[in-house]
Amino acid sequence: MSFELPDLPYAYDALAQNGMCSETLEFHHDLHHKAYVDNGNKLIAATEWETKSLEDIITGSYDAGAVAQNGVFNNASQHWNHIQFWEMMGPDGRTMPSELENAITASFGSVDEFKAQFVAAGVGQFGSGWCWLVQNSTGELAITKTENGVNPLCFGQTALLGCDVWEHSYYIDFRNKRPVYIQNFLDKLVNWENVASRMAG
Ligand code: MN3
Repeated sequence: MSFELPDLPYAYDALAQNGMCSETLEFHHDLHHKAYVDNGNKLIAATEWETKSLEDIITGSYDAGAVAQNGVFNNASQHWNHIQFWEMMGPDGRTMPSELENAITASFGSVDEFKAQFVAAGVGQFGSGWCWLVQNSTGELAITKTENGVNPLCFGQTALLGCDVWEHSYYIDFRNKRPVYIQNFLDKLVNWENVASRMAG
């Protein structure tokens, strides 16, 4: 199945007052995400992957020992990651639904402690990658970090929240201050209703 670049689910300037300006979204969506779509389509054309779903391409091409050279995996996973990332943010939905707040409090002690651990995971990811709030197959929540385009699908986990910690995601708004970017993401950009909708009951 060929990849298609979805529109952002909000206007380019919708997040500007909350710390992600339209220039960031124009570069990140129109250039970076589009490049994963275009490169991925070139790589899967006329191969075994061409008829597979995006999720099947990601899990089927993932090779933990050889991520850096795996073009099909890297472009497919980054395409999927960015679709989720756009949906996980928004100008609305910033009040955390109680079922999510209860689950986070049960797992991490408090929302503030969850945020502190999430920021630490993103800061601790050396080089490009992502940090995540995931739900594993037994329903427990956990915070993880992954290199490059690797995502929770590779480990059979559900991605509830993902934060892009590649420099292209924050350099225009926050320069080199990755910790400030991630804290601001949690405090002002996340659509918690979207995050809650991803949880299995
Ligand atoms: Mn990115």
